[in-house]
Amino acid sequence: MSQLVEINFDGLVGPSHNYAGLSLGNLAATKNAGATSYPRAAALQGIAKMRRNMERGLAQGFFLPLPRPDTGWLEALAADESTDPALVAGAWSASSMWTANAATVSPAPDTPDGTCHLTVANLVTMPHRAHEWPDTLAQLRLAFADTAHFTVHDPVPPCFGDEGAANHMRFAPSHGEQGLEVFVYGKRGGRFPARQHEEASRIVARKHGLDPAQCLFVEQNPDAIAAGAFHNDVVAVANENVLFAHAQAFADPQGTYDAITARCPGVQVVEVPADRVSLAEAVSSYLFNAQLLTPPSGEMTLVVPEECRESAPVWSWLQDMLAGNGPIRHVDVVDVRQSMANGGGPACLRLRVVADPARVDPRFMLDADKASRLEEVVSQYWPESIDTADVGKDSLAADIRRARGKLLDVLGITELA
Ligand code: SUG
Repeated sequence: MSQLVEINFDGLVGPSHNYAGLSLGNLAATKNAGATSYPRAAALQGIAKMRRNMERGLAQGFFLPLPRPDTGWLEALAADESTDPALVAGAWSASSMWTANAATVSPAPDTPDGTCHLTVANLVTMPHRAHEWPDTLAQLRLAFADTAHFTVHDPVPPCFGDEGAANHMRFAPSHGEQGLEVFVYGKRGGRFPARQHEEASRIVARKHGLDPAQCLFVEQNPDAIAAGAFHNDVVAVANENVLFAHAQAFADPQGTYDAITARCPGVQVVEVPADRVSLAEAVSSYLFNAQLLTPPSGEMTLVVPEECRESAPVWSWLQDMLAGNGPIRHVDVVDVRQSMANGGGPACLRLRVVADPARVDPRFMLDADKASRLEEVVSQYWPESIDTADVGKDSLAADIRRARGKLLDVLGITELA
């Protein structure tokens, strides 16, 4: 018997983590361009978040940083420091840490062949992210190699932008039951790029063989994209029968809620009104880039970044929410400041896969002992800090490669060397 549970696969922050300001429309990343980064602290913050979720009794997995710098990509572009420093920074980016952008996942109960389908995201809108997918795909094929339980797909062709689970929500009475999959796309032509194209969402749904009656395609509010919500998961998060969303997340909010509740009658919508938390405050605090989790106790918990506690309107709204009798019963605060400074909150750092943990390659599953081993290798080999002026330097590149190599040795994942 398969035991289907939600497994969060967090991206371990890579040793090349830096602030190069590569993501137009991502206000935090743009604001912090040129700041000194702290890769070691960043990775330890991420591991601490994973530990907390395991302590709650939840299944936890992780993905490895990709090989950086990606010199093959730079060669293909015929670029170097003297011709295009932004491309060099792109070759060094640790952006694969945001695994919500690794793939779109349709769990087995939603698919006709009863396997969990994953389509690796092409991430074509941002050059520094567009070269992630081949190495991400190699990792997905390894972690989910058991073809009796998983089907891993190639990316959507590059004519349409696909950003993976960051623009996808799933509703179900419980994770292991058949669900409604909601794909949220942006319309092109606004101030900032709309990264998820409707065509890409529809291709993914078809490739996964989803029942059209169990899918919705919803437009993101163009105002949200213009306010810096470059992914829908910056303004909305779903878990089982709950949608937690900003009032301005969707182009047609009421139509979206009605369509969801018509197909999935138990769904409760927790909407945050704009006069309590503005779009700007939602984007700067990352209130919605939270992990909404169902621990074994059944009491739904919202894991928010520290920045939410520092925002008076956000914190006061959360207190009022807890004082009421809504479905979200706990709020927990985590420090992921290093990732946040590049526009990646608790939800960006994880890919949700509903599956039986016993079917996943155990090398990608985490427990407390392995977390300690990760902490050791990070503490010993991850650079303490990176000044953006050093991005591109050979000696730093050697340190970064050595750090990843040590990690692979510790985990015994030689296939990705
Ligand atoms: O794609 N930041 C990422 C953040 C991704 C957040 N993911 C989700 N919302 N799911 C991005 O914009 C910044 C890198 C830099 O500028 O150096 C960056 O890529």
